[in-house]
Amino acid sequence: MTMNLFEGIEQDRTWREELCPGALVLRGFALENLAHILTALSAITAQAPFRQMLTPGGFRMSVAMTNCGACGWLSDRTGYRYAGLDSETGQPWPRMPEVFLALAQEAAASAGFQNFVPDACLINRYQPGARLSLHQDKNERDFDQPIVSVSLGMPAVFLFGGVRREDKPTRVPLTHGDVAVWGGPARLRYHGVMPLKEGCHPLLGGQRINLTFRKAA
Ligand code: MD3
Ligand code: FE
Repeated sequence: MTMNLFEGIEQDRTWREELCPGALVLRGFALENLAHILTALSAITAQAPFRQMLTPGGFRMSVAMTNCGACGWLSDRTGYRYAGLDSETGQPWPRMPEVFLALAQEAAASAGFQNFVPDACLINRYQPGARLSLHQDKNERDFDQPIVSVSLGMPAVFLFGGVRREDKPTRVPLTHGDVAVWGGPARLRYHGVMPLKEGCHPLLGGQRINLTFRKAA
């Protein structure tokens, strides 16, 4: 007779990796609710289409962006900021879907942040060659609040640096369904994303989508 040790037990398809104190990757954490997340994402991008913003220095970003939630992150010749209105349409950003909020709060709680109430969700779209150079996230008011990041579609190499720009970054692969939580001592670390490679993800095609949840205001 063979025994099934998993009988009656829900298999856990997620696992945790701590990159440093305050930085946790929850592998596969977004897979459970994926269909709902992708449906909500389509509704958002229909209302607030992806656009490649200008940097203050006048360069067009290779990553295309949009937002949902009360505050949206914007870049143009005047600088980086959060704003309640989409500068392309003049309309408020689409509401943050309940399924997004729940995912961000569950991930934050799982990393030890119990009262995370994000008001901003920046949605980044990487097509082949798109990259994000090393930077800090400093446009938010309260650095005691964590950031939750959800990776979907094509895998990417995430660059995880130190608190100084010169600190040599480590390379961390982020794949479909991974959720990362950054807070406390990791909150102001430099980070970036290597140029996206060509490829084809079965659900999302040749692109990578990243959702970043923050408390901006
Ligand atoms: C590590 N986005 O939008 S999110 C960004 O994959 C951004 O699109 C990346 O960096 C992306 O600003 C990475 C992961 C992330 C966010 C904030 C961090 C990692 C972080 C803050 C400190 C350390
Ligand atoms: Fe960032």
